[in-house]
Amino acid sequence: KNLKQSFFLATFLILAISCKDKLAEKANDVDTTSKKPNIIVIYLDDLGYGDISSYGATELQTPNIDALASGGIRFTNGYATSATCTPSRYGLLTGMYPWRNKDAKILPGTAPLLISTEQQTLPKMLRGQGYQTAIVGKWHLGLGSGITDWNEHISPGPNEVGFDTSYILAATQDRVPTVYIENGNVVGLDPEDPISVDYKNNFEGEPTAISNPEMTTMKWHHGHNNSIVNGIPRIGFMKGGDSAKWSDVDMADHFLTKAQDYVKNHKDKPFFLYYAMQQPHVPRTPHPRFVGKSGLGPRGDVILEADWCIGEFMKTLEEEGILENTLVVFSSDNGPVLNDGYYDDAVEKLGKHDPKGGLRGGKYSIFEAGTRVPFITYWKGKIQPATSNAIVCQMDLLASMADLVGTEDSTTDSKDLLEVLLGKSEKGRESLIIEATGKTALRHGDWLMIPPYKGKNFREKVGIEVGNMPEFQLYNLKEDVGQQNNLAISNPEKLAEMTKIFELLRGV
Ligand code: NG6
Ligand code: CA
Repeated sequence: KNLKQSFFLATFLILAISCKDKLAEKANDVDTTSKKPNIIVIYLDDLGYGDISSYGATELQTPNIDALASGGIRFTNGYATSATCTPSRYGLLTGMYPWRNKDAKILPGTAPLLISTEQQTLPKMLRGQGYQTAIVGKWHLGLGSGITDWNEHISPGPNEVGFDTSYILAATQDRVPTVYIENGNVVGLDPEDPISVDYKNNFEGEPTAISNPEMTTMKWHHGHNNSIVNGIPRIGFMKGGDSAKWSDVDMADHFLTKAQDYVKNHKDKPFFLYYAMQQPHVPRTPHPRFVGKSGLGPRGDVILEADWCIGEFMKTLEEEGILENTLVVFSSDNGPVLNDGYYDDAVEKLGKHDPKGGLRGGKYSIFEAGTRVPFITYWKGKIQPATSNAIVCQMDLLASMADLVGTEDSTTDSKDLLEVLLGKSEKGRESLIIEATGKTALRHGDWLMIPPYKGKNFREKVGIEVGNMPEFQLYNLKEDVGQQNNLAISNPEKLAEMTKIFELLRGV
């Protein structure tokens, strides 16, 4: 009898132990699948709707970005809030329409921080949910509080509006100071050779593109004739800081390594990484291994370079084993421009390439090419590949990501479009106000209404129609994506409806 009892006891124990193991396994499962996903925004600078092969480009191939598009949701009605950089980035990070902030326009390198440290931001919201947060790349939202000493710790900046870690270029690649700034400190600065920056006056005896044109290796077309760094004339004057100056041709590799290192060092806990690449903004400075590769000149070459960087970056996510727990959002801050101030063959070598992808306008324009940009969401194993025609805006990432990580945000203009971004719904925004250098217009359903604006329509220097017309413009984008038929006169009912919604949303 005793033997029988011990047999039962033993069997029970074995069962209990194996059951416990199973439960433990299950708990582990639950742990990994319920772990909050990493969120990465890969943001290009001035990449047009038609600049990549997954959005119709035939003259160059972007296989790595295309892999995101074909493995994720490719949005055909994805918008930046604005047709220039600073306001777009403001919209992306704060979830607020940039036209609500009168200072949200292209900033010089000496501008103070545009985002209030009190304001809600995408990284702040995520940090509140336990995320580690970082920016690598272009900032262009101002730094400091008015008078910046670049030789001291620079604050407030990205670290004061939600980013734990920042490795940035202050403004644009064509603006001084031409140095990297890590968590508020200029990288590689020699205290014996301090940096001074000024946007009004040159420093005595310092060469500029006007005084010493022979020192330039890239020629300026308009603007861009101040201090010369690495043979490239810039916007703004800068003196000193020689050891800290970046190498333009290595910038893409430099940011890539920083982004990869961040991922490797932070993968054990959920993170948000804003990887803000500098291409294909001017000056276009491909690394020598990409020079001539596109046949379209430096502008095409840096698009190939950016595509390569994205491929390498995605490999890192895979190698680190986090690809299936990471949502990647790919987009651009505004539409394309060819000649943005330097002679760099962008116009001459364009050939059949159409950076606008059939849209009208370009960077600086209230026409579609200004704000409609490539917009892709990718999450391996989670998002079913599709093309979506829903209207989505970068500003909506704040509320949507809040939903994704289990909270909500209704304090901004951001709309929760999580289901749309994950491909579970086609119901995007009904309305969106777009902005270009201070002018606004309304997208509502298939329609776009641009109120009358003074000023020239055609900006000669950049060769772009910015959309100023003395009369109302009304387009049906479903039938006329190229905005060729103004229906304002033939469809007064629609115009009246659009004007009313515009006034309501815009508060004018
Ligand atoms: C313009 C610059 C242009 C570019 C742009 C900002 C001139 C004449 N043009 O003022 O080259 O730097 O600002 O681009 O200086 S953005 O993508 O950052 O908005
Ligand atoms: Ca830009």
